[in-house]
Amino acid sequence: MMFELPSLSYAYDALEPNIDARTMEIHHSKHHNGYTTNLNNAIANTSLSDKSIEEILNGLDLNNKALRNNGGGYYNHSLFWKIMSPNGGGIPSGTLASAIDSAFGSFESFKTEFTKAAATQFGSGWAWLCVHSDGTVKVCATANQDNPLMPGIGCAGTPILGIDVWEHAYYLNYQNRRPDYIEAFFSVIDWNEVSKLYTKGV
Ligand code: MN3
Repeated sequence: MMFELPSLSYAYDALEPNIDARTMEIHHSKHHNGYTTNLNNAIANTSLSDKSIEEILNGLDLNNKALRNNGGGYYNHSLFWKIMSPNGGGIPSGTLASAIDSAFGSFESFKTEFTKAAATQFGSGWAWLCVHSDGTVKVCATANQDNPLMPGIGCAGTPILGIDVWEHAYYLNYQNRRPDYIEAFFSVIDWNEVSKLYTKGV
């Protein structure tokens, strides 16, 4: 089985002005496409070729750099496109909202912690909101294309929200202003989708 670059459910310019069309196009058609191709090359003719991406990441040998970088890159971006929407923004509701309030005290405190994790991730990486099997949620960050599903990465749980803080995700529009990009990201978060992932991940 080969992995395929997932199509976006919206146009490249649909997230403007928060995320510009050119960034979206390059990010999806070049970067994510590259991770997809290199993931397929890394698993070709191995016992991993019939496994899901989640199974591959759960069982990852961190010394396998090709699989770590490209399997992570494939999964992370697939999640990233899904949890953004031109109709996004606002705040979560239902059980996810309760879990966020329990963990952080309020949505604003969650936003502060998530923003800090994303802003202070040195160099390239991702900030995450993860759900644990007991329903609790936590914020953490990982370097490069690492991902909470990878064993021993120091950031556990199932990711339900993630922001790409590699410069390729924002530099064309925001240059070095990563905090402005993070703030804009909150205007496109699809909380309905994040809620679905929360329910699925518990
Ligand atoms: Mn990226």
